Amino acid sequence: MTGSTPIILRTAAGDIPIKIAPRGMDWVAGEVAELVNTRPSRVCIISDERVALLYAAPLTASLQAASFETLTLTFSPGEASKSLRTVERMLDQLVDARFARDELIIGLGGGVTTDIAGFAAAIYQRGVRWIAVPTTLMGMVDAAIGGKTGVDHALAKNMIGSFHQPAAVLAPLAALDTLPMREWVSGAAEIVKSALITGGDFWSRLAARELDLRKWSAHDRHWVIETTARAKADIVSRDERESGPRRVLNLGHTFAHAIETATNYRWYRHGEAVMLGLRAAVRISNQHGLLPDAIAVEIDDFIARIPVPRAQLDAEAIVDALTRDKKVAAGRIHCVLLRQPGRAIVTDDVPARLVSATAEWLCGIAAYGEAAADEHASPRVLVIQGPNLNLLGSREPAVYGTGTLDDLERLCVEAGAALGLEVLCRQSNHEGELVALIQQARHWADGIILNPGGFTHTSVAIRDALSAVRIPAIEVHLSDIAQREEFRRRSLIADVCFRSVVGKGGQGYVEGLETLAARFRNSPN
Ligand code: CA2
Repeated sequence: MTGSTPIILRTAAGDIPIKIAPRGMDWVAGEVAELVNTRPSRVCIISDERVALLYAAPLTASLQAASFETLTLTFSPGEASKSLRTVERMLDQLVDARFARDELIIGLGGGVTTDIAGFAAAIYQRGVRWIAVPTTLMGMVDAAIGGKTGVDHALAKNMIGSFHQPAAVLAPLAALDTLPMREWVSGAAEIVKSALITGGDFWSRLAARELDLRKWSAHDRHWVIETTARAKADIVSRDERESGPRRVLNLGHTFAHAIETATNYRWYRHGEAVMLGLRAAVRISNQHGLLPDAIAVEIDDFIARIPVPRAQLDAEAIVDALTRDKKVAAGRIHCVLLRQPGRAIVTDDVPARLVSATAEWLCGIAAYGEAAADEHASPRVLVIQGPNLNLLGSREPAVYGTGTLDDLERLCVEAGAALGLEVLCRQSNHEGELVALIQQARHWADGIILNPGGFTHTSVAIRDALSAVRIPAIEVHLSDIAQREEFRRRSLIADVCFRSVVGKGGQGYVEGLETLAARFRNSPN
């Protein structure tokens, strides 16, 4: 079922391939190398710090293996970064790096990232090529497709932007392995929306299932992501600039934006608000006499089973936000409504009292939602190795043992799994990169294990980073530094770590993980 016909987005700028594969960053790098016919020497990866921590290293390594030079620009995760200030900082760094017009930008991450990276690409030197590499479900099925790029204005969302199509959209499905629980729900909202707009087989196959995509087989997940991406590409191909048919893609979004505004964009993920917005659109469609009762009930029952966090919403604030939305023309609210799955219409003919009654109804639903779901089940530990530890196993076995860095990292991942921890391992020979890794840990890790190698004895910057992030950290050394040369006896990080384990080789890392696991058990938050 998957991979049948390639997905092509037809635009004024040419045909854009949308490729989805059950692969990771090595696949992305291979596709980039194949896709760009005038080969840029440099590729600039734009990503948030969380995604950079998880995927910038493997993507960079694969791109470099395909003989590209790379640079990586990062920003703090979250909607608050979607600002002109962030883009300006990116542009400063591009100018500083003398990034040229014929080079390539990759937007690696979720919707916020592809919006920012695409917008930076749109305005830098009046436009450079870019490729969208979505790593979230929402990005793969919706945000990365369609060429809308931009940032928020302090007074209004998505107010500043441009249409700038990427040269390709490459969706590596392996990136979903690290997706937090609420991001699955959020992305699923755009899938439900798309199935309602498309109707037919797409809707009936989806409606027959439980919508927890984490429990689906890899094959079925691939199918639903591909089907949703194709549906979006088909609609955008017919109306790239949203003058007509593309507007149906706003199904559920009128109320979703109002709910997000009424909650200051702080409570719900975008897709969670879309789930509520879809229920509002279905209710209005039904009460307005468009959608028959039986179908409305079937759709609402289906959406109601998807867990959205409980909230105290204010109906008046929602109505207020609705009447100030971009989609309001002359006081009339533009709504996308349904006659049946597969038949969406855009109308401004919804009576004000139906809008208010629906806002009240939504408040009732939201009050009985789920408790905000946990972001992740197992505590996460970042294991960071400093300079020269990549040489392990090759020399000085009497001091550092015979195992390689790969062996040591495997030991950490396996020991971590046995302790119920998720472990991610990173190594760098550069002080600044180690500082960046420690800073990035804020957005992902619950604990850090750090062997800063030779920097242990010299780096004030690494010490400062560790004390700034306030994540419990354990210092580990393979050798017993207290018994070695004078200059190794002093550690600048020991007193900003809550424990040091030295002289136990690889086993020291396991001990460090055990100590962190015990700490997480005693104080889960
Ligand atoms: O004992 C440790 O874990 C150290 O952090 C290792 C650092 C050293 O500078 C610290 O003083 C103590 C160096 C790691 C060098 O690793 C090599 C591995 C193979 C061959 C040569 C060096």
